[in-house]
Amino acid sequence: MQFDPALLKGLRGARHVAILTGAGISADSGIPTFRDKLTGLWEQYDPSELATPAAFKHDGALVWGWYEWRRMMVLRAQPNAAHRAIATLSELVPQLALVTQNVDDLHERAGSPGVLHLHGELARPYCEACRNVYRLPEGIPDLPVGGKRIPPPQCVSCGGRVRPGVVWFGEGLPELTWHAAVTVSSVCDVFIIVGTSALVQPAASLVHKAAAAGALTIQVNPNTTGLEDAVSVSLRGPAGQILPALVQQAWCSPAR
Ligand code: BJW
Ligand code: ZN
Repeated sequence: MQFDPALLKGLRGARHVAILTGAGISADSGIPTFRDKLTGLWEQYDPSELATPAAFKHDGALVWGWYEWRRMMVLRAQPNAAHRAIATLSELVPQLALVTQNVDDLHERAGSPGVLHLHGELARPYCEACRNVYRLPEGIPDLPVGGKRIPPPQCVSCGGRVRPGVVWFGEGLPELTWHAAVTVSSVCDVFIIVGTSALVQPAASLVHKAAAAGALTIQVNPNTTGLEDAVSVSLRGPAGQILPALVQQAWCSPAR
């Protein structure tokens, strides 16, 4: 795989890189995406029954058990070459901001510092009454595909119901994290959007903010997303192949 020399030159000159990742970056680690045909979670599970505040109110055990199954999958998975390429890049550029929609911790486990999680984290459930973070038991749960009904635990401080630490449809994003993501997107020279369908707002608006501020915008995805006209360059292929090659050619090879 050989990239356009003009693209490599643009990348090499960047002082501030911002990256937005989505479920596709963890696909090569065996974590299912949401909307891919056949393999996406929403092909098999109804988001309105599992990923909304109303669903948790209606059937907390169903929702908690499903998220425990998802957490189990993440605990068993390993970061892939794309997560590692981003962690490497953070040591090669003056400033790198990593924003993710993912609720897994594969970026952190690959070595990326300061990850901005727009949609929360599976590993940080919290009390719906007092918002204290709940300490999950050590170890990897052993659950069947899709999970099973498990009553949500109780908060040790107030006895309230503990909920998954993720952002559901209709909920606001964590405010400080969102503001930080907007800032880095507005000041970067290069914005790379990886493995997201860019269908979910407001996360998908970040690439438009970066483009409006004059950044070079690059999409990495094996499929089309509808962003093709909005970004400077679309690189078609799996993140685990494209990102290591891009980092290698732009930042680890002598300039030509
Ligand atoms: C690969 C690959 C490989 C495959 N390599 N790539 C404006 C207009 C319309 C609607 C709204 C709007 N503003 C807000 C809304 C409502 C809603 C929304 O956006 N709905 C749209 C679906 C229409 N947004 C919200 O509700 C948000 N909150 C909000 O806006 O608050 C203000 C508000 C308050 C009250 C009312 C209204 C607004 C919150 C959104 C929370 C999203 N939550 C989820 C679930 C999190 C918990 C969990 O994990 O269960 O977050 S939904 C799900 O989608 C998850 C993801 O983070 C998110 C994005 O998905 P992503 O990452 O893009 O995955 P996919 O599967 O869609 O795409 C994968 C991509 O990877 C594909 O393109 C593949 O091709 C690619 N790929 N293999 C590279 N190897
Ligand atoms: Zn509590």
